Amino acid sequence: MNHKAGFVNIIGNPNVGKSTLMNAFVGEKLSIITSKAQTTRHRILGIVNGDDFQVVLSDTPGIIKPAYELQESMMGFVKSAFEDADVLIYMVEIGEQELKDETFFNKITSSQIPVLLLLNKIDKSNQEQLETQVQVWAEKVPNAEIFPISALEGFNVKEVFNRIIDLLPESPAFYPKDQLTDKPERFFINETIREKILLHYKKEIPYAVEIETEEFFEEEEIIRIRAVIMVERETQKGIIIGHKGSALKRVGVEARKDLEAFFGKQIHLETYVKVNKNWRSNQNQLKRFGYNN
Ligand SMILES: Nc1nc2c(ncn2[C@@H]2O[C@H](COP(=O)(O)OP(=O)(O)OP(=O)(O)O)[C@@H](O)[C@H]2O)c(=O)[nH]1
Ligand SMILES: [Mg+2]
Repeated sequence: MNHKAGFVNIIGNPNVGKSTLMNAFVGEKLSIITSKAQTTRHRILGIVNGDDFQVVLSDTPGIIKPAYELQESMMGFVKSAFEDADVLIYMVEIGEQELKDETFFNKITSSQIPVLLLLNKIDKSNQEQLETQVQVWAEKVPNAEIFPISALEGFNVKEVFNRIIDLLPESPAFYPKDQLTDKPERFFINETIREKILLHYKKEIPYAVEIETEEFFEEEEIIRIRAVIMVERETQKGIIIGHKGSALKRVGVEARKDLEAFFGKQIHLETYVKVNKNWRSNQNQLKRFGYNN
């Protein structure tokens, strides 16, 4: 039996549904999802294994014009996703007009590898709008195959997956067949906590936060975790903690519930907040948090 395998890298503007699609393919919540832009900060692999195939998906940060070092590094992940793709997925959403970065856009339209343009969130549109949008994108990216999808509702997701399998080269697997991702457990803990911060805090706060899991002890019945929530300034620390600690408590309770579902085990989660001055612009700190690429 011939075995197929390859890298399928998902790129697009912020908030279009890239992470939702990857999770739908993998069937696990590997990437966090929120309605805020820049939810994803890393390149996260999601691996789908079958007897005769291995699809190595990459979820990437939404494309933006970087304003500080962290965002530069995020765009470095996007750049890397162009370099090793066997199939490129360019995701756009209904109503969207263009990719904000011309250099990246040109890379897509001049791509030598197959491009699948996924027009997402069609559950929010009608037939007429859909047809117009398909036409617009067919003109803008003539080298792409277009699939209207709803990553959220699973519409056309299976069809896209079958097309990916068609396009993959013959190759042995790149990763062990029981592996789902390239990221360690601690990464998912950090991300789960960061998702709650994105959900519950406004404006600049979530963007100034980084999480680090300092302790992870797995016992027979329970996993004990201690994580630090880092902010850039003293004023942000007070906001994260909230009145009598109520805001931080909510983050902890909600993250613990998700982590119990993720690990299938009881979790004890301790969180505290620390100022790590201007970490977003500090190369050493960024390297420590895995943003070097
Ligand atoms: N109606 C609808 N909403 C969707 C669909 N797919 C994703 N969403 C929503 O769009 C928002 C963004 O989804 P994400 O998957 O986090 O988007 P992303 O492209 O990964 O965003 P960044 O990581 O910030 O670049 C969330 O609120 C999702 O629930 C869809 O097919 N239909
Ligand atoms: Mg994302």
